[in-house]
Amino acid sequence: MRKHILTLFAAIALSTSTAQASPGHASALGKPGDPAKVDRSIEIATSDDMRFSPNEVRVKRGQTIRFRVVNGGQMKHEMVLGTLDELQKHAALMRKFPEMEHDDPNAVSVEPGKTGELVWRFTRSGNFDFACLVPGHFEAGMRGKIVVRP
Ligand SMILES: [Cu+2]
Repeated sequence: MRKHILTLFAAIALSTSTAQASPGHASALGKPGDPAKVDRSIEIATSDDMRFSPNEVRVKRGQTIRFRVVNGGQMKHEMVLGTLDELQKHAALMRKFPEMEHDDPNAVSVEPGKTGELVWRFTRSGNFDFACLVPGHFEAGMRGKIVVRP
């Protein structure tokens, strides 16, 4: 089903030589969660009006969250966790390589009418972001906020 699988982290890492230390990297907001140790599930709906619902999520530092991404639209959508800076760079990359599929632990792509899951552990407090990086969707405002309380 996937034409191209390209690890976005790798692509971003290549474009920023110090990706590991970069504050823009997704590691700034945590790491992939253990699906067997989920503290809370949060359902996020995606729609073809380029919105997430809810578009703001509040979690506590240290929590592992299972995001259930329900795509009620007619087109593919994604949920990609990151910082705004990282998501903007990533969106620019998607404009260059529109066929690129996401196979990263901080992202899930969901076909129309399907539900996808993303398990993430939030290890730092602060304000983070998520977005749909299907070409054009981020630019149309398909993004949301994650507030991680200490
Ligand atoms: Cu979308």
